[in-house]
Amino acid sequence: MQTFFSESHRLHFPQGELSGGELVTPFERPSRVEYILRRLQERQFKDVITPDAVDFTPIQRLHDPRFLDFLAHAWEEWQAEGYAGELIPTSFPVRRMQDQRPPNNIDGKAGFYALAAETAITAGTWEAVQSSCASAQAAQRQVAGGAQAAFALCRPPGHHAAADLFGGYCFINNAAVAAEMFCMEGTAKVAVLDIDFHHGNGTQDIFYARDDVFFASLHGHPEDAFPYFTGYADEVGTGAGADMTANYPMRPGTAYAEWAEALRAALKRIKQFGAEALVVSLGVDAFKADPISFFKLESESFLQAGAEIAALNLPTVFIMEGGYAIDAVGINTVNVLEGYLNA
Ligand code: Q9C
Ligand code: ZN
Repeated sequence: MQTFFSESHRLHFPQGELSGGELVTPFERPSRVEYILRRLQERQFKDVITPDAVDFTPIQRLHDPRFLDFLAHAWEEWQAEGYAGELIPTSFPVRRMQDQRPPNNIDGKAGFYALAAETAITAGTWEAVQSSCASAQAAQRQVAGGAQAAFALCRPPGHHAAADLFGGYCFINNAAVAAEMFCMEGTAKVAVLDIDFHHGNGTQDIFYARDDVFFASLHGHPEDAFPYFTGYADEVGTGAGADMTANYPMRPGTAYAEWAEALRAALKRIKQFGAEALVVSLGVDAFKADPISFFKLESESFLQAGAEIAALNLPTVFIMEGGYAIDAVGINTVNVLEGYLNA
């Protein structure tokens, strides 16, 4: 299996994440991918390929043009305003406030396009974001071209990003872009399976009314876990997309046995849907030692999960999402890929 990866991810490294009322070093930091790259080498995944430049065509089909313009110019506008720090949104259009009209002021615009306040934008963020999506696109092309599977080592991640929202460390929805590329090439039925600890609210939102992309997510229950306001089991899609979304919220302390039941239920739905291609939002923050999550998966669980996914026998694009237990993120991520390959 080939890995697609760009060094440009380093250009996105905010100094601060607003967490517990403090600005801390972000959990989503560049060293995460170093651990993953090292583990790939150790386990003989030798092919690491730098992707071609990003293709905006599928991105523009999913994301609001004004949102993309915001991302592209946010940093220069923030600096022009005279702010000394990183761009952190602080004002949001919440209940009974305008949520359709973006302000001109960059501080207002940032809040308008944000779903949370932990994700800072810096000088290099936009270039890193594009390079991350470029890896997802290259991996998708590899699989569309006949490979059984490919791994996009994306950073920053993408599954919280909706058509016009950034946050939860995400800006462009890499998994949704990969799925959309399959659709654009005529694949009639695509599935996105999200095994990141957090609900893939962005991916869900993008495909919520569509019948060509089935979305399933395993995650911490919204009563207990970020992003808090989506991911209930009764969110099942709408219109043509009715019953094309499947959510499996689980409670604090959930271990592999229960999590794997949800995984098998999700895989069964994907099979019944008749998916011809699979995109996996591969977060490994369901790990027991993850600092911001509360499931209890072991490193070995990820091998088993990879094998379960392989049983679908679908062309598969793995897209890196979260995973913040730094010293285990490489083992856990590569375990999914090895479990898949050795199944
Ligand atoms: N104090 C992904 O895993 N909340 N995003 C962090 C830490 C935001 C996770 C709370 C978590 C976002 C891609
Ligand atoms: Zn996550």
